[in-house]
Amino acid sequence: GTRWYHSHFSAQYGDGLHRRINGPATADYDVDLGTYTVQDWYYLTAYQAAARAQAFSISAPPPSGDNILVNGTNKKGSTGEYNKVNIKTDKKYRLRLVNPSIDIAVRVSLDGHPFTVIANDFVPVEPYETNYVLIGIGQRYDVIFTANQTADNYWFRADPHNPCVSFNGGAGRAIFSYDNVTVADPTSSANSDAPTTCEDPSPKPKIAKNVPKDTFRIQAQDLPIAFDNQTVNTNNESIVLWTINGTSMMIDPAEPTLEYMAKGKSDYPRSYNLIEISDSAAWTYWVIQQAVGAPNLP
Ligand SMILES: [Cu+2]
Repeated sequence: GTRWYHSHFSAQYGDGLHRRINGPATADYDVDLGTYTVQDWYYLTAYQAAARAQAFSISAPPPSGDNILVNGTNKKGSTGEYNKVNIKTDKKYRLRLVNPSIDIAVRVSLDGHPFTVIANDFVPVEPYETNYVLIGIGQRYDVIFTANQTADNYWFRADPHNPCVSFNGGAGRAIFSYDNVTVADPTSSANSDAPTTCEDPSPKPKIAKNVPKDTFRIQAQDLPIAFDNQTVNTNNESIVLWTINGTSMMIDPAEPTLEYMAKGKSDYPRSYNLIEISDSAAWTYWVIQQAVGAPNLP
C-alpha cells in the first residue's frame, strides 16, 4: 500500500505540501511508476479558496476547483502540459494512486487497460480487476496494469465523481504512450463500467485481522459527536464554519496538542477539540454513523 502525510495547518496541503510513504504489494509487477496523484487545483491559493468557501452561503456547497492535476500537471484549454508516461509492451506497471484533493472524490481509469488493485490505502488486498477506481479524499489505491494493447497513445483519466457531490471546472488527463510511438493527444475511448454510485468496494485483506465479535459487542459504547455547519457573525463578517462538538479546530502551531500532553497539561483550549479515550495502550474501534437529517458530509 501507500501512505501519505501532509501539513495540517489550515488548508496548506491544498497548495501541495504532502509526501508519500511506500508499503507492500500482493502481486508481481515489472516497474513501479511510484506515487501518482490526482488532485483538485484552484487558481487561488488554498488559503484564498478556504476564505472564499467560508464566505459562501451555508446552503451552497463550497465553490468548485478550476482543474484536476495528474501527477502535478494538466492542460486547460491550450495552456499547460499533460503528464506523459512511457510504457513498454508486455511490461506490468504499478501505480500508487493518491487523491490529496481538498474537495473532490476522483474517478480514475486508463483507457483500454484495466487495473488490478493490490492495496487499498495501507492494506494489502487479494488482487481484483476493475476498469475504474473511485478515490475519496485521502484514499490510496495501488494498482497494476499490463501494457498489452496496440502500441499507441492512451488517455489516463481523472474526473470529479458527481455522485459523491464532487464537481470541478476541469478534467484530469495524462498521456500513456507505448515505446516507439510519437507522443500525441490520444484518440482512445473511455473504459466501460464507470461507477455510478458513491461507494467503496469491499476488497478482501490479504492478512485478515478480525475484531472478536463477542467481546466487541460487550464493550461497545456510544460516543456522541455533533457535526454541524453554522453561520458565525464576527468582525462585521458572516462566515460559514464546519464544527465538531460546537467548535472548529484551531491549533496554535507554537503549542500543538502533543506538546500539551508532554507538559502534562490538561487545560486544552476548546478549539483544540480533544476527545478523550479512557484506555491507554488499547485498540479503540470507531463505528461512525451519521444521524438522519445531519448535514451532508462529503
Ligand atoms: Cu489530514
